[in-house]
Amino acid sequence: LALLNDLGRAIREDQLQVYFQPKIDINGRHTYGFEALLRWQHPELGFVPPGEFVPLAEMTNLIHPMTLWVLEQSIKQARQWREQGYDFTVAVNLSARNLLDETLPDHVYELLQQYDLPPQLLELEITESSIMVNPELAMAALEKIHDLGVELAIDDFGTGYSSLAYLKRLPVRQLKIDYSFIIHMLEDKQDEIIVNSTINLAHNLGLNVIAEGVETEAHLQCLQALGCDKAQGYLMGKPMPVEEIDAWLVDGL
Ligand code: G
Ligand code: G
Ligand code: NA
Ligand code: MN
Repeated sequence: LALLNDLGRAIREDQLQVYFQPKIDINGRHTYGFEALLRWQHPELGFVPPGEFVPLAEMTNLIHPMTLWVLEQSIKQARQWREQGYDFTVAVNLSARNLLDETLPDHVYELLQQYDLPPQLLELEITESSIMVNPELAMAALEKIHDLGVELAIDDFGTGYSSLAYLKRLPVRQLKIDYSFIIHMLEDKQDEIIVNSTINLAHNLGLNVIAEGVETEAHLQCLQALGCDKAQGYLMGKPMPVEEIDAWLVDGL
């Protein structure tokens, strides 16, 4: 609970930072965008991982200002990249409670206007489980966000409770294969089958597919052979503070 108090202050006092992890197009081997991942440097405790503080924020209304803050930083950054001549997408994670907030689509619209960012450069990542908390409300929010021209992706695909009936109705463009299936896919035949089936499912539904947790060239080559479209992982780059991205853009993909 002390941590929760601190988090409120952290959001107000800019102790949070957004890191960016590159996403590549597997066939062209070029970076097309970045995922925004929150980091918190606590003044006494040091680094607190998002796996600890995001769920705390999600139990309270703090998730709303926190998400809006990440959205604004990310949209601002994408705008900055455009000014440097890069048309990178930026992906922001939404949590279950964000999908219950009926004002979210308006906030997204206002931020895109404020920073004059083409909506298709913003991607929002949502998990299946977060949609299933209240599928009707989530669907309504996602329809509105999709109508703005923003791209939607299903994160951690295959790990949550979900229904293919909803997947069919959702206005999403992309499935994101969870890293837990990717990391063992070269040794574990079942994981490879899951990855292969997910790629085929996505393509048969007219969606593109990205693999996360790509740590080695062998993983990337296997994914390319299976027809996977996009990749994200330590092989290409770790989540980085924005100051490191410029140098990475010169040396990286
Ligand atoms: O950054 P890392 O790879 O450690 O992320 C751990 C978890 O925290 C992931 O599930 C990720 O989706 C989540 N996470 C990171 N940043 C955000 C954020 O801005 N919003 C939400 N809702 N989750 C985030
Ligand atoms: O839940 P979500 O998919 O949003 O979060 C992605 C998580 O995976 C973050 O914690 C991020 O730091 C982590 N991650 C990103 N790339 C890799 C990778 O190549 N290997 C592993 N093990 N984790 C990764
Ligand atoms: Na994500
Ligand atoms: Mn994921």
